[in-house]
Amino acid sequence: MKLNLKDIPRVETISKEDFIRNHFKPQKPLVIERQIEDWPAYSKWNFDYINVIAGEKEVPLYDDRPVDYNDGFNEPHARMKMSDYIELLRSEPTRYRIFLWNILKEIPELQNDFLYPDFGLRLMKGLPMLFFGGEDSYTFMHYDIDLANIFHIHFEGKKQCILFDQDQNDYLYKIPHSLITREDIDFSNPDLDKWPALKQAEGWTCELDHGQILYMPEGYWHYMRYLTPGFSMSLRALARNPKNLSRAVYNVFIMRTLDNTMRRFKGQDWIDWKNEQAILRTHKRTGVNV
Ligand SMILES: O=C(O)CCC(=O)C(=O)O
Ligand SMILES: [Fe+2]
Repeated sequence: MKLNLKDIPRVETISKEDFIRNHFKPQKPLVIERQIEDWPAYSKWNFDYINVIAGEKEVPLYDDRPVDYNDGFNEPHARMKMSDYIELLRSEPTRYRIFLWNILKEIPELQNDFLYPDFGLRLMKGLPMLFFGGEDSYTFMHYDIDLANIFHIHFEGKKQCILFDQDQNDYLYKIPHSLITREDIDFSNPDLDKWPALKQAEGWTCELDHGQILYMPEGYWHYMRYLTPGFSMSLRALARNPKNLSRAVYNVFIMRTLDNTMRRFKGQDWIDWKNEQAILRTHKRTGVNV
């Protein structure tokens, strides 16, 4: 048995009126295949180009190790020169990913290669973020702390994305006081005997190729797997739904502080307790017995 996933609808390009009416208002995901073909980035952005303009930069790298209480919030697991990292991406499958790398701060000249597309939403200009990954590396299922609307644009390779709306939370083995699900679930091929509540979840999937944009509505869960080495840029617009906005404020100011405090006092016991609660609460809510 497999996860219940629908293909995300795809269009070639879309007007802002159409986007707002049919995707933003109902909060439904969308792949936009050919909207950025007039950007310089469409023809320029590949590993060779990044190597030329940022090869000397030191970059923070993350692998797929589980959360450890010793690691600070989003603290990198290794560092490397960008040119060495690109070499590694090309030569072998590597787990190392770059996550949330602020391009404007790190390589301002990349700004000249892209526009802020007009889909009728006000995009946050200071926060275009880059993500890189090697073949078969993945970013665990999570949602972003600010529950923003995200436009995720892929370059160079091919990437698989799996999404869930927040209304699926009961089935996802969500870790309390955090933004992730159980890290030992392989969402690209989950063991549904071990994680039976997932059978009730209804989600979305797509594969992104070079130049394609994935629209993720507010607070959507996302799991991303790099089918080939590649990189992506995310642009974001503030959550508009007041409930999501207040959850964003709660996450940033209360949830994160609470989690950090508990890690300091209880250490690994806190992490273990949360992981166990994820299963207990999910099975209780869904009435699953194992
Ligand atoms: O591409 C990735 O590795 C993760 C992307 C992501 O989490 C995001 O765009 O918010
Ligand atoms: Fe994310």
